[in-house]
Amino acid sequence: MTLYALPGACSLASHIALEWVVAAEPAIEDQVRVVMMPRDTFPTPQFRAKVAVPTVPALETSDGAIITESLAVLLHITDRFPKAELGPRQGHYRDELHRLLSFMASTAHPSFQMLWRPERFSDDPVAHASIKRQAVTRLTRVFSHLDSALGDGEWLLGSKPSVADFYLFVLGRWGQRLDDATHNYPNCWRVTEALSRSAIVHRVLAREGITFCGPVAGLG
Ligand SMILES: N[C@@H](CCC(=O)N[C@@H](CS)C(=O)NCC(=O)O)C(=O)O
Repeated sequence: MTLYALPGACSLASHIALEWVVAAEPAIEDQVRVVMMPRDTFPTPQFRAKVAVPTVPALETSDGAIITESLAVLLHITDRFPKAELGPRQGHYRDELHRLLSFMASTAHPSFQMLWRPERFSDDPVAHASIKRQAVTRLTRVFSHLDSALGDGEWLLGSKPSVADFYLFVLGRWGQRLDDATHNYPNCWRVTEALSRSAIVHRVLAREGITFCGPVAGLG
């Protein structure tokens, strides 16, 4: 299986998930590959030819299928490698896993895009300031919601880290650059910081050529 990723992008959550899997099952290390692509040449013609919607994360399975969209990629990794225990398989917490991943991918992620890539929402530069203002309001709601979803729980889905926490880590890392920064949301910050201390996450950040705090340019 091959994961295609951009440094510090939302694909970081899937990258952490795969590294978590390898830590739980070292024997499968040879079956897992991560291709880090440079941002300045993205998407290359080869990537466009392989991936119909050329975004990351993109996961190529061992039978050659391509999966895009963070929600689909993270759930595929979770279900394909149950020993790593990256998410519940059924019951209320499984529904919560779907809900939280959907919320992060379809509400939180576009809010960051509105703030940092307003030109994708309007080709009128005059509109960009207003789009950014809306983004700031949306991001406050996003982090408030995630903070209450966590409450004083250790992780989003109880006592074990799941792929939902890995996505929260990506948002929490990006959120350090907001005026209303992630550390203003104590529960989100607790999980973000806890993952930033993990040796697995250190390995992933090093492979992506980034740190917990930077770089400051781009969605990553
Ligand atoms: N809805 C998609 C969004 C994917 C997405 O926009 N990924 C960004 C990185 S955070 C990307 O590929 N950006 C490159 C580009 O749009 O050119 C998902 O949840 O995976």
